[in-house]
Amino acid sequence: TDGPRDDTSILTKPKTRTQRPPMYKVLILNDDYTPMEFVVHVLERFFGMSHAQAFDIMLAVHKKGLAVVGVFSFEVAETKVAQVMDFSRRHQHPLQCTMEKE
Ligand code: TYC
Repeated sequence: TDGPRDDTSILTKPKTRTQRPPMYKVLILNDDYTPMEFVVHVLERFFGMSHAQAFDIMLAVHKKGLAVVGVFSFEVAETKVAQVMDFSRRHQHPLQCTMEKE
């Protein structure tokens, strides 16, 4: 009965914080040539946006020059950028998609 017991009442604060994986913002850039409907389609197809959501983001990019379209792990962000760049190139549109560490 009086043997050693784990003391569950003491909780020590870790000296260093738990590492969270860095996250990456994926951005779409405005240009003068890519059709608005194409950008809307890209946002629906690769970022799972509704048509209304995609239209709003496309207009924001058109007016402000760029917008964040999502935040992902490095690998997912890299894949999204490659998919958008490849799809745009195949359709001969100059649409640019980049990523940056959050
Ligand atoms: N500025 C383009 C036009 O007037 C539309 C556009 C919007 C292009 C967003 C790129 O990321 C973009 N046709």
